[in-house]
Amino acid sequence: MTKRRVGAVLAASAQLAQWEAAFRRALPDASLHVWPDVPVSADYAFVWKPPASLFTRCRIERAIFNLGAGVDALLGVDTLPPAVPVVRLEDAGMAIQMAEYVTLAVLRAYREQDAYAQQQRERTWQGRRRLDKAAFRVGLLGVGVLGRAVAQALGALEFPVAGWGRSAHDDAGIPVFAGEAGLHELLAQSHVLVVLLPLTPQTRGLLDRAALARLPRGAHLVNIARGPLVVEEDLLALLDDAHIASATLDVFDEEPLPPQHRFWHHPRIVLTPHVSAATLVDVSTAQVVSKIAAIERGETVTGIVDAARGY
Ligand code: NDP
Ligand code: OXD
Repeated sequence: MTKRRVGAVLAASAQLAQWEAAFRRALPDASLHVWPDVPVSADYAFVWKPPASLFTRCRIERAIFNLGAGVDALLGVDTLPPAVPVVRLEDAGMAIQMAEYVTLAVLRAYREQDAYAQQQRERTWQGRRRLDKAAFRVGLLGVGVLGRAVAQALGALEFPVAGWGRSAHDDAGIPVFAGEAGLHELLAQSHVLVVLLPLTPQTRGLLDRAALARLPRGAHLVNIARGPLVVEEDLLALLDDAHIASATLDVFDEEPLPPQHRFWHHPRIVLTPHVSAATLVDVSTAQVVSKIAAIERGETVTGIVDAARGY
């Protein structure tokens, strides 16, 4: 694939054996070292939540590949070399998984599945009047790679979808709001709010009590991005008084979610253990390897993280 023999280091806090096997298969001529057995320098690093000492023990020359879409953990490593490009995963099989997860949650809300489950427990044979789909609006915070796939899936089911991004876009296939006023407008109209923003200094704690209270009474929240985007105590307060009818949560301030956490047994919460979009090792490795080939040819690649923006 490449003319010269590239050197790479791998440090992944999950699926390490699978990553190593996949990279050895995909880069048979590379010199691949697995943390903690690293050389003093390497062309590339493949990392997921690496130890800070990786970057003090091994100088990375060309690029650091984040083995995930979200870079909040990596950008928080204080030894990360500022001049080396960080490249994140783009889709790599996660977009369709997010679309599935959100579609399930939106349909559960729209088709009132929880109410029917209650009726079943009570042996009540009673059809409910179908909600007006045209008025059942979905708001999407984040219209990036994953947000757009979700918008497309919901659009195919004829849900009215609008989004919010850091900047306005006219290429997302849905109306996209920007700025604080845009956020307020989107919140006020969203019967389901789907969170697909990166965790950055600007987005941490964005969905606090004041923001969540702007949702219409009876709205549903789906957070599949990062836990700290939502202020957990504020969400609980709004669930307790039924302002928010349900929350579908895949991500949390602390993961794994501690056993004593109130979320586990809250009647209005459905939760999953950070599985809304699993990282697919083979697809992701292929994406990384094709970007290495492009870099080796002197080309620029997509997915380079802007550290100042935080994503
Ligand atoms: P992208 O970078 O493609 O999209 C990010 C979107 O967020 C963009 O639309 C961007 O706006 C918007 N955004 C960023 N900052 C702000 C801000 N301050 N105000 C308003 N909008 C903002 O990311 P992906 O779609 O690939 O991934 C999104 C996140 O999903 C990841 O960062 C990760 O945290 C999470 N994730 C969770 C997984 C899970 O299993 N639970 C799996 C994979 C990812 P603009 O378009 O204007 O740039
Ligand atoms: C990711 C994740 O960011 O798995 O890719 O959370």
